[in-house]
Amino acid sequence: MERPITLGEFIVENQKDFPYAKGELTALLSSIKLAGKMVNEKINKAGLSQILGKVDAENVQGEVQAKLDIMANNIFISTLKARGEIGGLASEELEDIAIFDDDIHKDSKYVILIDPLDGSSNIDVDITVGTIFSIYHRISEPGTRVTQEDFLQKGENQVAAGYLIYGTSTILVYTTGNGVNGFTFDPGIGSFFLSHSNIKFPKDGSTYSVNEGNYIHFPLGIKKLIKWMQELDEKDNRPYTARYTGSLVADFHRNMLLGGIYLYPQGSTAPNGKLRLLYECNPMAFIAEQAGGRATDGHRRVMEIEPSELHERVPFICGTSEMVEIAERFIEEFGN
Ligand code: P6P
Repeated sequence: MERPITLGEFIVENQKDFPYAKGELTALLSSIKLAGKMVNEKINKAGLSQILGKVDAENVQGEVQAKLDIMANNIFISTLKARGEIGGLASEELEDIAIFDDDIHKDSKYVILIDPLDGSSNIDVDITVGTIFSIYHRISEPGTRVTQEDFLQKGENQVAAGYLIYGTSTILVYTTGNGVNGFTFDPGIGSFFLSHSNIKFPKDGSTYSVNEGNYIHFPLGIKKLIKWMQELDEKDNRPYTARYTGSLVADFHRNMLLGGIYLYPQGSTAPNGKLRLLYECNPMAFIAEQAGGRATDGHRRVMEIEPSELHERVPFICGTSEMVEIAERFIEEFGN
């Protein structure tokens, strides 16, 4: 039986997708692959190597950091820096951008934004977590230090985006604007193999992912939507079911494969929602749209939002197009 193509072979085969790149994006995606393997190795034995639990520090979001948050952040920064393809990096775990201020990196073409370990509150209880990444061409002149503006770009400027999901298996899913493909890691061989080719959301979806513990804080439109999804249909069947893991990557991945919608609305306790525009919403929105889905803040495409600051939060509704459109209609009719 012919074996599936590896991620490395796939990237090279699709090099033509990046007409102006001379292999830099290929090298950048390869360094993400390497860092993903290293994080995967740490996560899979976290319970044995005293790296569970929290450190007595908070990140810029005011969230208590897990030891693995910091470890994953350091692994991605060191691995991405080692390849020389990016001039700098932004991370959920860093207050400011990390500028790689040496001659090699100053000539690079790209910048990357990462959520190194999304859903990390799940780590200590062995629930799926993920890494999310978003890649842009720099705006500033090569040969100079990258600046904040290189990172504050609209999501529609992304040249690549993806995630690693560390679940029952570890899968790297990414897009460069030519569809979405998933590669499953084979630990026995140490390579990622194409396992999910040209992923598309099913036309219909019946799963909704939202933290209903925040229901009382939700806008009326979201409250009405949730109650509508809980009603019986004309045949007395329940058309929708709820699945919420507390891990965006896990909920998004399931909804993309099986159909469904993820919502993190704004609320009285989170006026702009919780998810960060630049390194959570935009990369997931890029993937969603490339897979035939839809991603909005309730009113407009997430990828059209002009960012104003690095850790900006936006309400996020993403998934099967038809379901997102229903959500937008409830918001329009009953208000935010
Ligand atoms: P809550 C994880 O912190 C995260 O950013 C997403 O992965 C996840 O969907 C969401 O926050 C969970 O937040 O408030 O429901 O616990």
